[in-house]
Amino acid sequence: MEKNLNISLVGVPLDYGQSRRGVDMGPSAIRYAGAVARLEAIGHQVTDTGDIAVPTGERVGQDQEGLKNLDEVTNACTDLAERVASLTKAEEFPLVFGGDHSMAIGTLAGLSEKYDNLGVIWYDAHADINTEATSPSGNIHGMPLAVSLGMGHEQLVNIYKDGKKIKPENVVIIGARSVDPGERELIKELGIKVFTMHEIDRDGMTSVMNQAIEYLTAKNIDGLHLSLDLDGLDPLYTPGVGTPVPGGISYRESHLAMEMLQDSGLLTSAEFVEVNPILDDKNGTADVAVGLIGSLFGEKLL
Ligand code: 6HN
Ligand code: MN
Ligand code: MN
Ligand code: MN
Repeated sequence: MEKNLNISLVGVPLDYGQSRRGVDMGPSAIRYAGAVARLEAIGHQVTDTGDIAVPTGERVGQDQEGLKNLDEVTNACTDLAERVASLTKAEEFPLVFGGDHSMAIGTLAGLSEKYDNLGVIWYDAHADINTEATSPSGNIHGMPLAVSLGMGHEQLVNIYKDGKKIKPENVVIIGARSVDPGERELIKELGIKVFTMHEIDRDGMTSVMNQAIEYLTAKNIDGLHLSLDLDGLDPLYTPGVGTPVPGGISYRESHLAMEMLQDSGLLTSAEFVEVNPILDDKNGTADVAVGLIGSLFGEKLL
C-alpha cells in the first residue's frame, strides 16, 4: 500500500433496525477478531473512537406508522452522522462497524457533509431500498438506501440534514439475490446500477468490479463509500447474519472485490454491518469481516 491512512473506527451497537437480537454485539465481535492489529500491521494509523450510545436492556422501542423502533434508529443514526461528519472534517478515514444496516442512514448522512457527489457500493444480498409502504417487515435495516435517496418516512429522510444524501446514479449494488417487488420497481424507476448474482456468475467478479469502478469513475464522484453487509457473502462463509440468503458471493470473490477496490484508490470510507455473534459459529463471520478489511486496506500476500 502506497498510502498510509489515518483510520478512525466507530462502533454502532444497533439492533433496533430489525428483529433478531445480538447484532448489537457486532462491533465487539469485529474488534475481538483483531481489526485494529490487522490495520496497523499494514501501516495505517488507527484510532478507535468507541461506540455510539444505543439504549440497552429489554427492548423499549415502539412501532410507528409501519416502522419498527423508529425513534431508537433515528437517535442512533443522528449521533452516528455527527461522529462521521466530525471525522471527515478532521481528515480521518471513517471505518464503521455494525450493527444492523439501518445505521447506514447515519453514515451516509454524516458523509454528505463533505461529499456532494459521493459514490456508494452496496455489497449485499438485499437491495435495502424499501420504504414503509413497500416493506414486508417494517424493519428499517431494509430501508437505508431508499432513505438516503430521499424516500421514506420524513423523520428518517431528514436525519442530520433535510432531504436526500446521495444520488441514485452514484449507487452500485453488488450481490443482490433477494429483492422485494416494491424494491424492484424503485430500482427500475431510479435506474440504479445492480450487479446481481446472475452477473457475478456470468461475467465473473473481475469483470463486475471493473465495470462498477468504471461506472462510478465516469460519474466524477468526489468520494467512494463501501457499505458491506456480511450477508452479501454466501452463508457458508458468514453464517452470523440475521437474514442469510443462499447462493451468495464466495470468500475468494469477496477478497478479490476488496483488493480491486484498494487498487482503484477511490475509497474514502467504509462500513461492515450485520455481524451477529449470537447466530455465528465461533466468531467466524467477524473473522471474515476482518480478513476482508485486510484486503480492502492493502494487505498483500507477498
Ligand atoms: N439487510 N428485504 C427484506 C426487508 O425486510 O425489507 C430484508 C432486508 C434485509 C436488510 O440485510 O440489511
Ligand atoms: Mn442484507
Ligand atoms: Mn443490508
Ligand atoms: Mn488476490
